[in-house]
Amino acid sequence: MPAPANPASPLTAPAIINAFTSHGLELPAPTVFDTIASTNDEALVQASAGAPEWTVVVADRQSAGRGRLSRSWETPAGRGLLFSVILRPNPAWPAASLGWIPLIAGLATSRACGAHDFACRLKWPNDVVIDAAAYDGSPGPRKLAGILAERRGDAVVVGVGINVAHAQAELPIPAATSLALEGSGCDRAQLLAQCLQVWGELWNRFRLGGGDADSSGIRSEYLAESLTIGRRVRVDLGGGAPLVGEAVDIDHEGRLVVDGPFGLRTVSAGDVTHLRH
Ligand code: BT5
Repeated sequence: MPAPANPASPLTAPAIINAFTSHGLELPAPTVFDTIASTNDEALVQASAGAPEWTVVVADRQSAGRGRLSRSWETPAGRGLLFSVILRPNPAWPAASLGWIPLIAGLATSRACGAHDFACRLKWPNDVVIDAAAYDGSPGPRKLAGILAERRGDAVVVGVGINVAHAQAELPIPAATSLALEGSGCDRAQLLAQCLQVWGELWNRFRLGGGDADSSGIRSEYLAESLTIGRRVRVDLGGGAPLVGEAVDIDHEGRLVVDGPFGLRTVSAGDVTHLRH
């Protein structure tokens, strides 16, 4: 049975433009869909056609929402905040800066969601999670939002999916949560504007720092909000034996550094599980 619409949290172009205005955001007009296959796919097309930086594509529902590595992102209509942003990093920036683009999006999403009164943390690379063990003693982090960054020429499209109004039964995995389940009601258009405001501030600092996560101060801020660093982790690399060790750092390229019997290993992509011991 399809989920009902969410009139308490309209995700229409007028509601979004009002929210942009109330947050002082001067952005290109967003493209807003009731249903689309994937906001990332649409933003990639718009990026190829020359759409400017901070063009935003928003949908109430995706019929083929994508995660990393061909996985899916599932959200019933009216429940999530699903959007993609076109960024145009300076081609003169060092290659290392590209790795930080999705991490910056995660930091911004975490801070915007965290403004709704509970502690969000970051699980490398860029899952926004609730630290369940610290929050209510239940095991494992609960995933609130996911991020998918994809390059198209000089542009990077960053897609963000945030669980806003889902009941537990509407989430595809038990280790997921929503703002509503954590006790926070929220208007999706306002949350979108909050995300873009925080993200824009971080992006400006990154830009002024020449795309350097260290000199912009972003790396140290990300590390402080990381739930992964200092933990024993298993990293599945998509083939072969997983790495098991302690997550000790995120380097200047945004890669995870794991310390184990193998010495220090640097991982640029993989799935992390936080281990208890
Ligand atoms: C992600 O991938 O977490 C990136 C998700 C990005 C989604 C946004 S929505 C707007 C934009 N347009 C798109 O098409 N995509 C982006 P990954 O780390 O691979 O996690 C995917 C896994 O998360 C799935 O295999 C499920 O296990 C789980 N999952 C799927 N839907 C979820 C949800 N709503 N909440 C929590 N977990 C979910």
